[in-house]
Amino acid sequence: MLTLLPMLATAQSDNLWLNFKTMQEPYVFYLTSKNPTFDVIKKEILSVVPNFYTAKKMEQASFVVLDNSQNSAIQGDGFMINADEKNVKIEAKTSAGALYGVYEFLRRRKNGETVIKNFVSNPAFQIRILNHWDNPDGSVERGYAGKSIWFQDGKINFRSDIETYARANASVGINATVIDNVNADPKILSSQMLQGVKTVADRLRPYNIKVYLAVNFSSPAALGGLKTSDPLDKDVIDWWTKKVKEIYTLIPNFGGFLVKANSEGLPGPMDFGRTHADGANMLAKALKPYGGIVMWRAFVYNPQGGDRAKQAYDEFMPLDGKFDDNVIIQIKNGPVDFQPREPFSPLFGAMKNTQIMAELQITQEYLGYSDHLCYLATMWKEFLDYPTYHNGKTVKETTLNQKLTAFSAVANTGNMKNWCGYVMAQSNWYAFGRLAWNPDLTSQQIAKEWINLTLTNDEDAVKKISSIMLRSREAVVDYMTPLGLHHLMGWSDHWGPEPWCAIPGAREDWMPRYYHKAAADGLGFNRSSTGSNAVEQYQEPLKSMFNDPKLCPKEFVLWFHHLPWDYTFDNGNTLWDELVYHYDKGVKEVEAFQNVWATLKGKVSDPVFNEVTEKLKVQLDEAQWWRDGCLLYFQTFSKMDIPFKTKYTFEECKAKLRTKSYIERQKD
Ligand code: GCW
Repeated sequence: MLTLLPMLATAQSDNLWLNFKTMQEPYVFYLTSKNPTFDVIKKEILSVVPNFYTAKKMEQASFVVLDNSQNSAIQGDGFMINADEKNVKIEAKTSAGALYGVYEFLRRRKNGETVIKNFVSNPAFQIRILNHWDNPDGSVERGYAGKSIWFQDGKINFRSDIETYARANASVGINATVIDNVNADPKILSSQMLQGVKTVADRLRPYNIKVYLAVNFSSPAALGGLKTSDPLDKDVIDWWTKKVKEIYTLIPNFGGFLVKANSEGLPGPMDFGRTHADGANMLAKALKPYGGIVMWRAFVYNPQGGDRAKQAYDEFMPLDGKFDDNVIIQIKNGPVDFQPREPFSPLFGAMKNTQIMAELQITQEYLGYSDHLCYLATMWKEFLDYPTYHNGKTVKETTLNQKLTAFSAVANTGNMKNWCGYVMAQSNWYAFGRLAWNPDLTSQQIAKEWINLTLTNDEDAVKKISSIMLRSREAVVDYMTPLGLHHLMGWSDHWGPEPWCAIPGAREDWMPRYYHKAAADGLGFNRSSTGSNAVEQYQEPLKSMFNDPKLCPKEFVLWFHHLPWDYTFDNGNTLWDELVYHYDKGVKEVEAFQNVWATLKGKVSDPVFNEVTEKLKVQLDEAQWWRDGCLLYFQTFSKMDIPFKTKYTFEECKAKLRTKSYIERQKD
């Protein structure tokens, strides 16, 4: 018995947050429908209710799940729960809604709630979608949890426990998934591959998860052998029309396409003198008869286009209003690229006649991989709740007030047993789903739910863990890129600090110096009206606020301004003082996390305790590396003092970059 506990616990975190509580109460069940989704419902309930009887009539039952509710408060795949110790009623208008209601009920029971009165919950975004950057060869772009969960050696070969993935998603309301990388291989649309995609779609359908595919814009030429992929060419249109028909014949509930076009070397309509709208609308027309949609990415920039942060806006604003009604423009939260902190992309709110959606990143490409504890709900809430000042709307509201609504994020899954490479990284997958369902939930609330479901119910432990989680993102910002700095990371692998990076002949906009502009006269990118004037893309009063270093929120000051090293802030600190303070504060926070975590032995399972202890050591070391590397490099310009002894020398910081990250070593 003694050895059983840790073993059980290991299994628990591999089981994500699906550790529901066994209910000893005897229940008499009545389920309204018989279909694959209700089979899932039955299986979930049976797994936690050993004393199970079925009723022939609803009146005789004490546990009712119905999908034919007439209640007008319930919308779409929403649900209502009424429950106490003896009776449970979960009602919805769709089977999917019933499933979501059951998961909510199981979660609440697990977290100690028994009495639930008239609780209604409706999904905020219609499409709540994960983007997997998985390649047919089985590798995962920016994946830190092993290999693909979908592909192997050029074929579909999904994880044998893919049901856990489906359940995890359904349990938080995620209802869609793009299984392949946006850097799409034309092969994804081959007939052989589509047969495999069908098997994925069949497995996920009972959980109300639709499959989408990222497609390569030059597929007609690259795969179909046509002479061109020009979106206005008749043969090209025919090719896509036939391909879409083939897909829907195999997968009747197929969701649609995600497209990265004319971005980072990928083909697109502009190769043929056409616009993004021409390209997106052509695909949209092929999908329209089947109810499919196109998610067209706004992640575009090129080295000749001036300030990278301005380019998506410059390219897409002239197309506002030109997209079909089954096209939605997918915009990364920030104008550059998933940095630890960016202001929101100015396209939110500005595109008034085009449907738009946000793309977040769960996988920690720029946030320490799956080695750093960095709970992202706080970052996503900061983004969602930011006022755009366009018609008084927040970012969230700009993406909700339209016919088609969606919310997406790049997944952090892989074939490692625990799915995400780190138990703490699982919380971000969970948080994304919860926010897609209800963006008004607080980061605290989501953290608490997840800790209860995954780690412990001990109140004191929950408080401590949640305080670490809630502070963790700010700590990462502090030790990596404080005060609006961005893109200081290692060349190509994006691991570790490399503000000094200088690759001969490489694209300037891929080099950190393009972003930090460190020089004898100061630090930061001048995006004010005296510089690139990116501030112009924001609505007043944001524009004036960002434009003035005295008014600009300190966390964005070096994003929008190039300031002298001795620039003085209101608190009397110079820019250099503030930099040193923030970099060191980030490190001190990780030390504080370690101290708190050390008190949790026995409060969480041993494997979890050990895993987090081990990873926090790695995180502390890498935080020190970031602090030292950045400060020692910036010091070569500022010539000012670092008031403490660094752990690493500048030479050591550079040498460390050529070693392997901890998570990479785990994969060996
Ligand atoms: O952040 C960059 C990544 C690329 C990625 C690209 C994108 C899929 O470094 O790996 O490619 O963004 O979002 O398209």
